[in-house]
Amino acid sequence: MKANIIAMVAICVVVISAYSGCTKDQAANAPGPNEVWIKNTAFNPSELHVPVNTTVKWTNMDNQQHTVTSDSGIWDSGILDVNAAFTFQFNSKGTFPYQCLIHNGMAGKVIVE
Ligand SMILES: [Cu+2]
Repeated sequence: MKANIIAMVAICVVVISAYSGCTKDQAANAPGPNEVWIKNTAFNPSELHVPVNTTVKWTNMDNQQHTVTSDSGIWDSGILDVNAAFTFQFNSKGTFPYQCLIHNGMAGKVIVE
């Protein structure tokens, strides 16, 4: 009887820790549908598709500063410090390329449909 209780408690602990571990990993590994993560000197995803009137959020999850700057000057985040975020609402359809002004070749685009 005592052994059964110990076994049940052990199983519960394993199940609970596996479950919370899973949830935590999901939260930490993927940006949301209207989000871009800046990590490893790259925009992730580098191409984001959103419906019109969506507010997109970029978060600097890297260990250095970046910018999120529209190629055609529609928006410019300015310098984004580590852990800083920037948002912009896209009110018209189209393809909106952007880049980081600090790192040559670091680029992405938002496609508003
Ligand atoms: Cu950068």
